[in-house]
Amino acid sequence: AAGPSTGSADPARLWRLAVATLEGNWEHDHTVPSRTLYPHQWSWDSAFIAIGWAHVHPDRAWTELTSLFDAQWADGRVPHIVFNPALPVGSYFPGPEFWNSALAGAAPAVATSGLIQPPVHALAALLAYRRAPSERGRSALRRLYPRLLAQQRYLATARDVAGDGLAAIVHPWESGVDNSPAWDAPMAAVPADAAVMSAYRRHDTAHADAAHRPTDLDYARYVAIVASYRDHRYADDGLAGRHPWLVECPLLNAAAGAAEHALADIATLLGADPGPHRQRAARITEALVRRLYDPVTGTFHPRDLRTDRLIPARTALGLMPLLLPDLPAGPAATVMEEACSARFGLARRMDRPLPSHDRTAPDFEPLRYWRGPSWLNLAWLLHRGLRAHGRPDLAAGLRRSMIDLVARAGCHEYFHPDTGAGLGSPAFAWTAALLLDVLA
Ligand code: 2M8
Repeated sequence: AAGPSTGSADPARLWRLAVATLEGNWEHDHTVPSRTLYPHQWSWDSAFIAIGWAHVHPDRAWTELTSLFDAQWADGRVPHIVFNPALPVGSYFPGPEFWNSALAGAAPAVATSGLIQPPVHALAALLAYRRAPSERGRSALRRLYPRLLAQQRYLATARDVAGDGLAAIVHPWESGVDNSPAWDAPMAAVPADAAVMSAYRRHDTAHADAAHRPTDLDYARYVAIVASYRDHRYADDGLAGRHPWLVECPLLNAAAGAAEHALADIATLLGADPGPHRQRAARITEALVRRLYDPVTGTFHPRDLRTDRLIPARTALGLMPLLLPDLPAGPAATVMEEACSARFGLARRMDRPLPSHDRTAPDFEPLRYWRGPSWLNLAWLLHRGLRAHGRPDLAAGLRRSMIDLVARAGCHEYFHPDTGAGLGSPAFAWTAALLLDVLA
């Protein structure tokens, strides 16, 4: 029997598989990342998913982004989860009762989390419009534009905790790469005991192998960090003095810079002035290089704001500033070298997929979530960066390896970085959406 793991790389077959996966996860006005593990709406997932919908059902791309931004807070933050009120209590942990977003004056009527995720939405809106320009698209874009501006303003003001021109994140969930080795040191400083989790029921380990997910001790700390933020009603003033986890992430800030470039193009499309966006993009790029680039390692590192030190781990986060078209030639060249080194194995012909963490590091874990496995969204972001920096040859190699992964294993959430075996949730939406984008 031809199971998903024995499938061919026939583009028409893969296209149908990806479309069927998106269709299966479509839910009224948004797409769930996974029916089992993530049954609500997630912020950066929706952006990647909209890029995929634009290829097959452009109306859904606009509905996806619009429904997410309908849950934007009055302070501009776009919540990382928008809860579906129709789902029973206990469908996901931590659910709406844990977040209690109504505590915050700025929160919308619908229940959400209080955290953010990397702002890839302006880029998604631009790509969706370019893929399928239409009147509906233009009016959706016009309505999204001020909301995208407010999202950027929130990052540049409330979240510029260090006053250095970069946005800080207050929780590993905000990075999107929850249990990355990059977060081990700042996480170790958060007081918590794995026993805390006996008071809660984790939902993820009922649907995925516990060995492929964060640990109970990770979850105890995730809960403790949210509790600290929630106890201050998700306010951002005074974070530096009281919050247990504060980090500047190269991925989130590269996404913010790329968002300004995308907003400049959107402004031009709408007859607005692109100038201020290009200026802000340039400031973010300058701050990223000044604050997060290490000339000794030649790559980008997160900065722990509690110690004001760069975090030494060399994860795939360090490669993400290539997304910025205005990244100076020096850092762009050394980051390219890092990507092509044995740590990440980027090549014109890749023998293994791009890992989420340095393969040569002692804490590389090929099965555990963001600690080694291969993820299509990171590959897709790097793929864009390679094209922006004049390396279509490497971009083609990476694209081939992305397609091969799905051809062999199906639209899994993540993949074993050596064997390519599918891990986590099957029928995962952003894998399907980004596959469509690279196939198109
Ligand atoms: C994962 O994160 C959630 C928490 O937000 C979880 O582990 O339950 C991450 O992979 C994140 O990047 C992603 O947006 C989310 C939904 O796919 O799942």
